[in-house]
Amino acid sequence: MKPGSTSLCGMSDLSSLTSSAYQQALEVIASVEPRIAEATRQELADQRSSLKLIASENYASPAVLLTMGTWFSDKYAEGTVGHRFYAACQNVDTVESLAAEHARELFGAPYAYAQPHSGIDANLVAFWSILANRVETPALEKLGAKNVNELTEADWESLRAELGNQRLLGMSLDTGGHLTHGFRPNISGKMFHQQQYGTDPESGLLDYDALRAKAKEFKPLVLVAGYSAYPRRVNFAKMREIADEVGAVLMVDMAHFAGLVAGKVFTGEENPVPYAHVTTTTTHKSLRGPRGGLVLAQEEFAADIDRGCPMVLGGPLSHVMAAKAVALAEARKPEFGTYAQNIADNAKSLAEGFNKRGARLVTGGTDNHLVLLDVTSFGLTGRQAESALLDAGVVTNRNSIPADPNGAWYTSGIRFGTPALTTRGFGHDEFDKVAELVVDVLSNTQPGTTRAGGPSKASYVLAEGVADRTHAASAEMLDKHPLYPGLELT
Ligand code: DSN
Repeated sequence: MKPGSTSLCGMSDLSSLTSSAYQQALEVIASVEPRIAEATRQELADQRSSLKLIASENYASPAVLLTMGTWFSDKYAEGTVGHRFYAACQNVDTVESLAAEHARELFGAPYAYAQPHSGIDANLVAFWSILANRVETPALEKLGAKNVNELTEADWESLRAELGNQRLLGMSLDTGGHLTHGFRPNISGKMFHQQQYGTDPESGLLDYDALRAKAKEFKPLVLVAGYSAYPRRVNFAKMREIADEVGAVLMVDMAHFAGLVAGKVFTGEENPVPYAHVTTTTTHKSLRGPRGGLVLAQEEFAADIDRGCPMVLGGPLSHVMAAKAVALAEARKPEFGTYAQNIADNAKSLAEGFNKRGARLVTGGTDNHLVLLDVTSFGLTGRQAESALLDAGVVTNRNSIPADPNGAWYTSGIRFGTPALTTRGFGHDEFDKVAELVVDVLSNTQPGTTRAGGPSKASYVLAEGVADRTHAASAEMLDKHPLYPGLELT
């Protein structure tokens, strides 16, 4: 795939006009705080010259980036379209309506909410709307009250008793779930009485029968599906079946794979949107938009989700909602489907590259956008492996593996994702080469020792010359697939 190929959706053919827009913007910034202008230039240089393999990152198009740098940032617009707590929101209404319209059309969702500032915020709005819809509203009806202001202290007592029963069942962090899926120290583990489901200890795959049995026993109000570090697809029809059997609301967090849903790589039972009551996502991962969140839902949740701001969220970031609209418009183009398919194909190439070199992968491979490498086979912790790879210009993040012996801080895994380098135009051969480089770095890294000479989970020794040869081999590939080609800053 060439940098100019159509699957890159607006990433190619940067005009000299765009270059000069960035150049001038940086000069304006430098006139006030030159160190910020310098850090901004340096960030571009660093991103251009490294192998970005963090599964949750990508490169947004210049159109998306430019949309964020405007005076929409200066406007308050609490409330929602046509129902604001501030005056003069007519243009924000245009922006928010367009973002929601693109999201509904792209994902085939009855309702979309474009305000969440992040994926965690989107999940909080989703939880809040589920509690309002399934706990508070029925409780109000039972108490004969129209709204919460009519409740007495005694009513609140009984409502709290009902809320005390709210249960959430989500995927555990070590098997690939997210912190907000009921991880005990997270707010989701405190606002809900939580239990976690995991994966089969042998295969590493989701075990739907075990999950069903757990759901039947626990009877959750919310069943959360979706993942941050599970390298396989999920059958959302089965998830909905389980939720229905126990009377739970099915909430799916598709933050990681929204781009694969948008690009129609995940269709049928692998597409969560028709099956979930509420679906949440970020907009900046495989979806390749600005940093932010989005909630999609069935109509019955719409009124409660619309109250997300100001009941859960601070004022919407209108400049980011505008950029979401632009990114979603890009994702509705046929080229985005090609891009999404390339993400999945490239993940397979990366996994095959690791497998043929004898590295151990959680679940043995991938069928989405990420690969989870168990680095204990190299005698390393995730922390040591992440640091050694970074020295060699390979940007990844350490991640727990199921039943991780090193816990969530040091970890035993490295998570790799293909969305970003696929945006740059990397294909099969390059991802095979990436696997070769990673195996070379890790095979040449030894665990270090603490200052006192004992075993360390953090320090490491990378053999001399390995970082240099990795940088050189990466540069060859990166030069062939430049980031923001045509963007020259002097
Ligand atoms: N930061 C996201 C990720 O890396 O998966 C989760 O919050």
